[in-house]
Amino acid sequence: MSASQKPLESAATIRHDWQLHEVEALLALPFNDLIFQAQSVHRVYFDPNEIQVSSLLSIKTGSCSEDCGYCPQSARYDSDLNPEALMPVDAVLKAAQQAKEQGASRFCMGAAWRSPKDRDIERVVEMVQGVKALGMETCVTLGMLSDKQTQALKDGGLDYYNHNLDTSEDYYSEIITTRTYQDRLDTLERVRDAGINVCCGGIVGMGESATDRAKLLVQLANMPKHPESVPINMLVQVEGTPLHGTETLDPIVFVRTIAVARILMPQSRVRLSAGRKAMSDEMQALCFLAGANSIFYGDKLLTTDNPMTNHDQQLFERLGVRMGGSSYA
Ligand code: SAM
Ligand code: DTB
Ligand code: SF4
Repeated sequence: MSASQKPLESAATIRHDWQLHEVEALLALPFNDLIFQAQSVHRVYFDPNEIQVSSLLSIKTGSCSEDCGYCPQSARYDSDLNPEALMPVDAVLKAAQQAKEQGASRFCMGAAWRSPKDRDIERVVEMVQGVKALGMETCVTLGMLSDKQTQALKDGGLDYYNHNLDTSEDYYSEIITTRTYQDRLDTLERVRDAGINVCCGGIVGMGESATDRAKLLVQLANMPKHPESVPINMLVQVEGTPLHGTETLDPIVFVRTIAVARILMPQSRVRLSAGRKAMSDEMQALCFLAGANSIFYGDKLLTTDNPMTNHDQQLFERLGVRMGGSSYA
């Protein structure tokens, strides 16, 4: 039976045994069939008119030792960025309060580290506790973690840890050489084993092939438990980074990637992540139709611009979409 003929009642089954050819076939479906299938799956577990919003803050910026080819925060590239040391806790809480007032339900704190030092973790835990006390969910992304650091974050009450696979294992070495795919899988396993919710996705538009996108999705969907949040980032091309000037991805292919992520991981929040600033309102609406039900909200991502909050509010109003608070079905 072809993917387009599958009975809808079985389409939202939670599976962890996706084969590459099945995912490639989904990505290649006629667009209308793909969107119909994604929207049908979406409605099994989620309110289709509710979108979760997270705000991002860069709590430690730039001077990173890694060589991720997309990233303006690597010390190796000349990206016109002002490096900043780890922020004081009170400044972070002030930003979290503002994000809450604008409607964000989750506050994500990102640090440009390969991996944190133990003394950094102590301060990050204070940030997590302070943000939780404001009534928001917490997420941090700090690079690779040791067992001890993971446990300290869990004990501090952290809700989510973001650590992306970024791309397929095959394409990975074209993008990053300073740590391995396995390093990433190891950190993800630690986070999962510690009982912290996993936020894990990737970036498309980095010159990868359709098979690479399919392999990334297979890797995510065949984890023993699906990540609770799956950020799908469109590469933000930053001058000075090696990936600046990469041929841009067909927006329809981006929407297809979102739709297949939704079909493979029916209970996960699929986040329309970086790259929204360069997308039309209509393209974002298509992404929501394809099953994206989370965004980064707030005028800045980590170091690059995101759509203005009033623009997002207007878009939500035009689409009859509500900002939702609940994080996981
Ligand atoms: N340093 C930590 C790490 O790499 O895990 C945490 C911060 S890092 C900036 C978090 C994620 O942001 C990366 O894994 C990548 O997926 C995403 N990212 C960074 N630069 C990006 C860009 N220019 N466009 C799209 N996504 C980007
Ligand atoms: C994720 O998947 N995307 C966010 C968040 N997790 C940390 C980061 C996007 C960064 C885009 C480039 C920048 O603003 O520096
Ligand atoms: Fe450093 Fe993270 Fe940027 Fe890679 S993605 S250079 S690890 S901040």
